[in-house]
Amino acid sequence: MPRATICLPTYNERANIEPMIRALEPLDVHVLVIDDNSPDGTGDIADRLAAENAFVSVLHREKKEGLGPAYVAGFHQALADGADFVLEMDCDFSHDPADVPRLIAACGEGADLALGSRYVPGGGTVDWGRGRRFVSTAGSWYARALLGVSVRDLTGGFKCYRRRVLESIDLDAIRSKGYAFQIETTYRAIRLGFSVVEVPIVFSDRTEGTSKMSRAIVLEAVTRVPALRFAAMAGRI
Ligand SMILES: Nc1nc2c(ncn2[C@@H]2O[C@H](COP(=O)(O)OP(=O)(O)O)[C@@H](O)[C@H]2O)c(=O)[nH]1
Ligand SMILES: [Mg+2]
Repeated sequence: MPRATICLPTYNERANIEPMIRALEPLDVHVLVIDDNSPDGTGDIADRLAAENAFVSVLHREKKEGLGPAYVAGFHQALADGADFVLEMDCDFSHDPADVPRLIAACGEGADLALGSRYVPGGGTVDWGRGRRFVSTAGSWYARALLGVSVRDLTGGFKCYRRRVLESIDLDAIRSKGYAFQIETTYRAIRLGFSVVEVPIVFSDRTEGTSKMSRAIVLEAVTRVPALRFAAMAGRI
């Protein structure tokens, strides 16, 4: 049986972590929580859950450095543990745990990278204000145009990689931390010739805890996209 590991980054998700682990329990996956020393004690709850459940493990990091470095550390760990499929997922229920099997199935059927996509038929967002919808759709449009790729949802963080994709990407060269990390990983996979498919998902706003999105994260994406394009033109990625 192919083995799937869900990398679940957490920063102050004490209200969400246990319900999320419970929701993932029936799916026959391994869950790797990557906690950046959350001040609200999420890491302690994760430790308890790992002690109680063999399918859960925890990677503790010293400080919050953004989603990108947390995922890179998680990817290395998942590969070392022998995962065939490695997933990214938020811990705030914006990504529906029930969609996990569809993402894994897309890779099982031959895709190298399956993206949960809000911007293909059947996908969408609920509970989002106009401001956030605009930032997200404009961001995907901007990245798509500058990078010259056909992917509709470049900034989403619900993804499933076949092992060989993460083995091929130079993970330690990735500097992006926020949405840019999602754009960069998908772009690098495309540049390496891997096949990418979009699986429709509906993204709903979190009900517990608070978003860590910031102006800096949006700005990083705006500047990283042309930098990625130049790196590709120079043959560096
Ligand atoms: N380990 C770690 N997790 C993070 C960090 N920033 C955000 N997260 C987690 O990444 C997921 C998505 O973050 P969120 O704040 O909901 O971003 P949004 O959905 O774009 O508003 C959640 O599970 C967060 O707890 C970080 O710096 N380190
Ligand atoms: Mg969120």
